Amino acid sequence: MIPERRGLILGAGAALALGGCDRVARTSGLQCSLKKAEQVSQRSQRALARDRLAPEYEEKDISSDFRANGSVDPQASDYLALKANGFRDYRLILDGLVENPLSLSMTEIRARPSRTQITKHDCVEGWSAIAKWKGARLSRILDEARVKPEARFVVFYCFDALDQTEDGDRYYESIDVPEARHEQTILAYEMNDQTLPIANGAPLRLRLERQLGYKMAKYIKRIELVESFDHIAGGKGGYWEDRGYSWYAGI
Ligand SMILES: Nc1nc2c(c(=O)[nH]1)N[C@H]1C(S)=C(S)[C@@H](COP(=O)(O)O)O[C@H]1N2
Ligand SMILES: [Mo]
Repeated sequence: MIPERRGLILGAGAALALGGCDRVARTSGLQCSLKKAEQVSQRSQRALARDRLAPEYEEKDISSDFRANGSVDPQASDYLALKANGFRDYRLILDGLVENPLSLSMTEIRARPSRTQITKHDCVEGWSAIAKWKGARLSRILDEARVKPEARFVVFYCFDALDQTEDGDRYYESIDVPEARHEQTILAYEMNDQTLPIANGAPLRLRLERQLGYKMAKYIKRIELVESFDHIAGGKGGYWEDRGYSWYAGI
């Protein structure tokens, strides 16, 4: 085979193998392999960091002022009805790819294994604050629900629409199953030793201490185990993700 031809065939094969690179990068082999290397190292860093704990603080570090952000007082009628009697009729629905779907009252959730942690919250808008959170360990609740092997993501559907209309897009978020099983991932119902305030997500909000604030869904209505979130809302895995934010918001 003449060398030129060989090079051409190899070149075509390499271009196919590098299918993950974008069109600009594909025009330069070097740029493309750098991009590949970066993706591989990001993946292995995340795998190595799977069990790492976010820093925890002491009582004396708790911020005197922890601001509430995003929705602070949902107006959806289903939420208002539950709020009116102190969330006594609230049920957390957990369904999707599980053997044992759950419907849990706040009393039942409070009776589940819990964790308390003093952690720092970082909002993408540039503020941070430290608070103490107590909540049910999501890993234990997932054990109870018996997650099917094909489930890859945990989706949190919330009561609030940011435009406060009845049919506005409601907040939602998603994380992968290993992140949901992390020791510090809790469904919080207490903040600084008090019942979780409405402004901070009552009756139940996610605490996910190694990612940015927007991942931590407040006002959780339902949790669904899915194989993919392509079919949900804008398909990017979260309210803000559908509007351009990154799905993985590790800090
Ligand atoms: N349901 C819902 N969850 C949400 C939001 C929201 O608007 N609605 N805002 C997010 C953002 S951007 C941040 S920083 C935190 C704010 O939590 P806080 O109100 O306890 O400060 O909640 C996150 N979770
Ligand atoms: Mo935020």
